Amino acid sequence: MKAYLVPFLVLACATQASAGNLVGNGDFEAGNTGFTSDYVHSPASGYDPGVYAVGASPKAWQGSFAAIGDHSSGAGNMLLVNGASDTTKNVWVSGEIAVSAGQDYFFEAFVASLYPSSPPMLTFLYSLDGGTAQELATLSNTLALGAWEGMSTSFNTGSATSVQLFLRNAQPAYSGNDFAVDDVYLGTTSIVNPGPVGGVPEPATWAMMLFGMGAVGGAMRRRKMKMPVSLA
Ligand SMILES: [Ca+2]
Ligand SMILES: [Ca+2]
Repeated sequence: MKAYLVPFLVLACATQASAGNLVGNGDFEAGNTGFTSDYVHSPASGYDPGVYAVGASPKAWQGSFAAIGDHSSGAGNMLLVNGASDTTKNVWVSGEIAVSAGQDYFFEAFVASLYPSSPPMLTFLYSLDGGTAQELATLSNTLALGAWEGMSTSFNTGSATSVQLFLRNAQPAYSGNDFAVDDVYLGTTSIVNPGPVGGVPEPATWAMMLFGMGAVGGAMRRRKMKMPVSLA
């Protein structure tokens, strides 16, 4: 099955640019704006746990962090975080985002560990129409140092017409626990696991497309089943 899935995903990547991101400044290119945080903004130094900055160089912020470029372009900004032991703190909170009722949305982000020990465990939460924040999933404590990894969650809006998004860090370690976040995303198609959106495939690709859709759909259903969503 994987032999068919891989060429399908390559094909689908060509159309992902049309996916719209509802998160303002999700790529952090506009700097420290468009979001709030319970962490302390510390643009000059990333030495202490519980601080964050928006910048292009983790190593310039804290000399022992991995020297990597951002996820968006390799040369842009990212959210730099020195993880706190208090796992209830919000690392990143969006504003209120207008959404369509009865619609499935993907809430995604790309994350990279910046220190060899205690990589982050990002928790994705959302609240509908100003309600209590609900956890979608806590993802990965096995990130490789300095490598961007896409993390994907999804939810249905039900009757709601606005959503607020939250990222927390379930990794409580005092040492290590340093990471970068980029391309925080909300949209109706996934950018982490892109599927077919728009465009008309060539007839020769139909068999592969149909097979790929089934495989991707199955993977998405399995992933959703592991992420219980309780609607208020
Ligand atoms: Ca970026
Ligand atoms: Ca740290």
